Amino acid sequence: MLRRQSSLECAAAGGALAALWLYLRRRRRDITLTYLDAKGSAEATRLALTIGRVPFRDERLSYAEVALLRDELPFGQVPTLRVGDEMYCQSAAILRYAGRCAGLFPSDPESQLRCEMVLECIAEIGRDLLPLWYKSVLRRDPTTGAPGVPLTQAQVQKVRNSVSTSYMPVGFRRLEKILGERTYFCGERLTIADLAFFVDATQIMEGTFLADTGVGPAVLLDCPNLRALRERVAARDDVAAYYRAEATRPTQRAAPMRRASPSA
Ligand SMILES: N[C@@H](CCC(=O)N[C@@H](CS)C(=O)NCC(=O)O)C(=O)O
Repeated sequence: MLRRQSSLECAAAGGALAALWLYLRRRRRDITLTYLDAKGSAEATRLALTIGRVPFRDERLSYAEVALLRDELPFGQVPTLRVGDEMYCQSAAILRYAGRCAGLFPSDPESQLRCEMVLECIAEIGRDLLPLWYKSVLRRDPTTGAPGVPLTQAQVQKVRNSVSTSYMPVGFRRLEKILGERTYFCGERLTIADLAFFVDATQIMEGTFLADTGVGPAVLLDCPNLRALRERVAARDDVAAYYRAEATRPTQRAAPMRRASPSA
């Protein structure tokens, strides 16, 4: 009896310490997320930080400003995350970091594995769209920012057909199986995997996901559980509050971060 009580006290003390650690972690950091004034590769991070009440500066740049800054960005592109004096890049790493700071990344190794598996599936589905977005075999040229090796009109059309009739619907049908009947991808608690899916799926349903790629709601037609997940996330108070605030946010940012000279 005594032993059971002391182990309960230990668990409570452990929980309190974990909550304190998370609280201090959220308070301590001076965070700036820099991206285009678009959802793209930063919206799930913005959502995670906001839901987790992690204070951050939401800095939004134009394409022209990114081009001017290219040489100052760790890998030549946005999003970047400045934490204190250090600047980091790569949206996938940034989202995971935001998830950890916000308490939206699982703590046990198997759930972490599951969360990252789902994130990678979503990323893979998204990557298949890049040749359509850039109309090029390669992503942007790392120095000039111009599209890499251009596709012809006929090739663009072929890719468009393959992506919208096979790659995306099949990918989402597989993701539907992975979700199964769960409330969220990792069980009963929201994680960044749900946010990443929610952001892409919402734009797909609205027909605004990488506009011009021709991808629409049809790619989610056979996925009732995924569509229900999207609606469940949208209906959360914290997500709804984020979008109410977004609707009133001025579109142009205030002072952009340090800029290179236009001739750089
Ligand atoms: N692998 C990178 C890709 C970043 C990327 O493609 N960034 C684009 C916006 S989504 C960009 O910075 N475009 C402007 C440019 O290159 O000038 C990541 O996931 O962060």
